[in-house]
Amino acid sequence: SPTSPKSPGSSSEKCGVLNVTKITENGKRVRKNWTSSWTVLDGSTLLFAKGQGGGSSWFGGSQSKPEFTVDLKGGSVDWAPKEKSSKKNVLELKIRHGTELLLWSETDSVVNEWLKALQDSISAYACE
Ligand code: I3S
Repeated sequence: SPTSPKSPGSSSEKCGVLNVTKITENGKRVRKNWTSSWTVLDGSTLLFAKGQGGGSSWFGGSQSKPEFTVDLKGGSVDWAPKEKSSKKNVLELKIRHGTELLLWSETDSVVNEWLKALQDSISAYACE
């Protein structure tokens, strides 16, 4: 569809620092590796950029690229169930191909804003 469901400056454009870890890839559990990432939401695309000091194991050993991009279309996001993390205010993001990520910030309001922005993006692009 050529229509753009969101106008510039809408809540599906957002950026900031989040702690992120993959927990499932291709339906299989992977080891947690919490990493601070510069995170950019642009439409239905969510990009994580490795910050300074990011280790070689960022997003799993073989991932050598400085960025990791996911497409939110068809995904879902909500508060992570308690058994997924001992931290408070953790979001669980499920995307295509059986990939699940956890997103977390120490700051409650930051996580709340990301939940809203991610939900808005997912619902805006639901029918494409
Ligand atoms: O779900 P888990 O395995 O208890 O997650 C914790 C571990 O990944 C831990 O790493 P090591 O197992 O390498 O020590 C992390 O340091 C913790 O942050 C993880 O738990 P939380 O509850 O913080 O997501």
